[in-house]
Amino acid sequence: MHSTIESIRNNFRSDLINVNNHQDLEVIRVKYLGRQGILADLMTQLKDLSADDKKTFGPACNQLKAEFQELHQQTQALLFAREQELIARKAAAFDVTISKPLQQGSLHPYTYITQEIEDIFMSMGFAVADGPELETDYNNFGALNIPADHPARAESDTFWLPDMQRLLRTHTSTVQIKTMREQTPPIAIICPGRALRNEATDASHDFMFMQIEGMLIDKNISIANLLAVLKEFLDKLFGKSLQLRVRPGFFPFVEPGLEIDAQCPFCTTGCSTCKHTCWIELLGAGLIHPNVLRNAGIDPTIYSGFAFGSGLTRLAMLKYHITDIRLIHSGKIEFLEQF
Ligand code: FA5
Repeated sequence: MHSTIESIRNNFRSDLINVNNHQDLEVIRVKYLGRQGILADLMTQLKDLSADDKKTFGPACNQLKAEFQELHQQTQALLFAREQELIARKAAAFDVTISKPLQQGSLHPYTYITQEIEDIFMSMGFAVADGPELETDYNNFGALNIPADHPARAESDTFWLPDMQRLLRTHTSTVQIKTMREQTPPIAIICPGRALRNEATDASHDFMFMQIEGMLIDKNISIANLLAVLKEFLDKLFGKSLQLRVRPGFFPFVEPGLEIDAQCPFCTTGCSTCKHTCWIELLGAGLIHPNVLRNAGIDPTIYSGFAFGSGLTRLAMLKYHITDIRLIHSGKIEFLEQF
């Protein structure tokens, strides 16, 4: 027993010599003084000794423990003093007069375009609304008059949670429902935000992209109001007067439903951006379906409204001539430095 105690003492001391920082010291404390450490193990061995040996080695083990605790504390104090000295030396060497050229960052293109769009709509009296990206089946589909057999509900499009009741919103139209429940007409909001779809990616499709939703509800709102607002918005965003082309479109939550193309802002005779058609598909829109108003507690015999939803990613691509959507989320510095 005597030689065991001596050997533990020597090992502890030689382990301590190699300690350079608090983490190393903690490893050694646990190894020797921890609840399952070497000393705890030694103490349990005492019970197998004769009464005489217990009298000798019991106090010897306690002394060893006290000695280790003392050395541990001293080493801790030494490390702390060394750290303080290092900090003081660094502070003394810090020269506030040295000026280094700073590498300047820039905002993400999404931030630029979102700020610009928010300014345009706020100047027309719209407020900016927000909503959760984790949504219920009802808010994403049911309340928006999307029947159970609509393809948008298919698992291939939607990121469902394992309970199959909650999902990552597939569009920002969910914010229409939330806002209608929280406010009373007149309501005029836009909501820029993320949408997620379980889709394969290509140059113009990503599984996570930004949309911008718009909604206005009041008495006597018509398609004419929708077109006037959208024209003002697009003209301001692209800095020139753009022609709009309206086509019928089906979205279960609007009636009538429209798809709106804008005259290509980059050419007059056709270019690769507009695939040589001079028109670019921009958004879905329409007059809010009476079922949707009713679902959110608004009387469709008194109020009507319009809604639209555009790919904010697509607007950014058009405005900044970005040819591949995947660049936007790539985090590539060469790409981001251009903004
Ligand atoms: C919708 O999401 C409707 N909620 C829009 C709407 C709102 C219609 C209000 C009527 C009233 P859609 O699935 O077409 O519609 O998507 C709208 C836009 O999102 C598209 O025009 C496109 O620009 C963009 N988008 C859709 N899927 C992707 C994708 N995978 N990657 C990038 N952008 C996408």
